Amino acid sequence: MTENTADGTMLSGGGRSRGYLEEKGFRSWALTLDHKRIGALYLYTTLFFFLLGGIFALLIRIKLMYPGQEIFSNHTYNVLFTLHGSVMIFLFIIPAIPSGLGNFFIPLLIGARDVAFPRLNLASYWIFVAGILVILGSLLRPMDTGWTFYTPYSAKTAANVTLLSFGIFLVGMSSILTGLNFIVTIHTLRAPGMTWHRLPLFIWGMYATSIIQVVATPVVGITFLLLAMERLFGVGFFDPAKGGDPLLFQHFFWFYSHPVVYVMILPAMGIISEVIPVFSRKPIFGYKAIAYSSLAIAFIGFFVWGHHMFVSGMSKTAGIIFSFLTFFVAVPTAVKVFNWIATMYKGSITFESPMLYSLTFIFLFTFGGLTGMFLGALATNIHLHDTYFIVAHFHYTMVGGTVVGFLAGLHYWFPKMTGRMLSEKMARWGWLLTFIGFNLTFLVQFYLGFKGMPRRWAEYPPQYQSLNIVSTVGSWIMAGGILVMFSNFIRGFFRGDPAPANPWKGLTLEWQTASPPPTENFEEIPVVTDWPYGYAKRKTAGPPPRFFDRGAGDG
Ligand code: HEM
Ligand SMILES: [Cu+2]
Repeated sequence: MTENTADGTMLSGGGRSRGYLEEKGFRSWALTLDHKRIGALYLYTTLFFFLLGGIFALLIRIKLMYPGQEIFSNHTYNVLFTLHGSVMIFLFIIPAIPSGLGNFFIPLLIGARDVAFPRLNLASYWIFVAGILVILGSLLRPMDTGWTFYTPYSAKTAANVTLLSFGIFLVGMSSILTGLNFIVTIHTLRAPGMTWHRLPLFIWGMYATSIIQVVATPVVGITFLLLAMERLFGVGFFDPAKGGDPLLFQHFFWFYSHPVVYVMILPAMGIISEVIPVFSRKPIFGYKAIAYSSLAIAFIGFFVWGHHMFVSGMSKTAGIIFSFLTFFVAVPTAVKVFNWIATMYKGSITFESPMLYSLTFIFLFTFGGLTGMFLGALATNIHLHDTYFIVAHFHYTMVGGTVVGFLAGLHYWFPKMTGRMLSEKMARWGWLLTFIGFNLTFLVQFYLGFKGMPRRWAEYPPQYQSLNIVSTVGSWIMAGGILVMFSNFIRGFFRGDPAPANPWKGLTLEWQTASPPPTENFEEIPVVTDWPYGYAKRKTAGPPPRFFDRGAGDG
């Protein structure tokens, strides 16, 4: 017999119901058709690879403290940054928010019981796992080409390129199927009254992301198949000796890999658009502008890939066009940043951990985006291409942006996903160490790159050593912050205070059902009568809590 307490918590058989987590056993997970469980499986898997990719990064950083010393061979160094980049990109940052949090929250946010194709959803997860196993298989002769796999080297190296290509092809297929599932779900399963202009902004971000996944991912899949055919059958797609062109590979690779940075960032931006109004207690500013800027970014993002190839000998005209479009894509991005800030203006802002990460996202991603301007300009790009300025830039956008946005989402939705609260005190220490460590690691790299330090070199001239030591120490502090965060997640999952249905007083539909949600999401499909951002200012004017005060979840 189930009944709801005043705060919406479900009780069954005298204890708290674990909702969709109730059923136990391997089969109940391995063969689940529940989007929440499939989302959780993606989260566990991608978080594991985040940690693995982080370990590779720490090893790279240790070597970079000691130029001229054989900590490990230069070949091992090449393998490590290739694995670091590939694991972080293909097995963590692309699937983490869309397939993890997207799978869990899209049906809840639109008022549906599941996605449109639950079996396809489960299949997409196991295709993802199959891809992972193939990629792990390629480690018998690990890749040393960099995560960009440029020809002609990738067509010639002894590493397991063909196997890895097939693994990435499978991971890509999983991404396409997930995108397809979400597009049909958003079009066909919205609750009564949930019109497009009442959709939560995370849904608009996920919708734009799904379109990119479906349209762009086949290109990288085909590119890796062509590379595999060149290696296996000697077909000269990229080999000039056979009439091929190695630059063709770069065009194909970046035609996918630039739009895919929006698969990484648009879902994170969607999370920020959900969190800012809740903790500012103010309606989101410029709802339609934010919604449509997601689609604008997705569209313009298909036409800028050439900015990765300004020094590959392309014509001046092509360079000018790609440079202009690269600046142009910054416009819809800026619209979001301005609207988030306008939403906070005169709000009743509180700094719980989801808000801390969201503010950090706005700061770091804007910083990362602005340094992108230096790289979009033809003249400065020539100076900065393949230096540590680039490494710093994409870590500010991908880590400072997407990973921090992902952490904002995990801290915001943890109570809903688990039915338990995180310790706010631990969350804040995790945030502070990560913030300091991240900036210490990557800020100096802008200067190192500006001063000419090349990326992907295991050795470098001695004048760069002191700042590399600063960067490496920074990566240790950041690792410390990540460890505090993960211990908070684990502690919260097993021993966190019980979470009410709506700890943050949010208005979107996921907060209108129990924590954790029942398998069928809602007892009755809700009827939507208004947009989900009608927040009113907080009445209570009590003193704001001090930063390290015990907060929610600290008992
Ligand atoms: C957690 C802390 C991290 C540290 C300390 C770190 C450090 C580094 C360093 C030093 C390099 C340059 C290696 C070289 O060019 O020689 C690098 C490359 C790279 N990192 Fe990270 N990284 C971190 C997190 C991430 C994350 C979260 C992502 C993506 C989600 C990422 C993606 C990449 C990529 C794609 C490359 C380029 C690899 C290549 O050149 O092929 N990193 N990282
Ligand atoms: Cu790009």
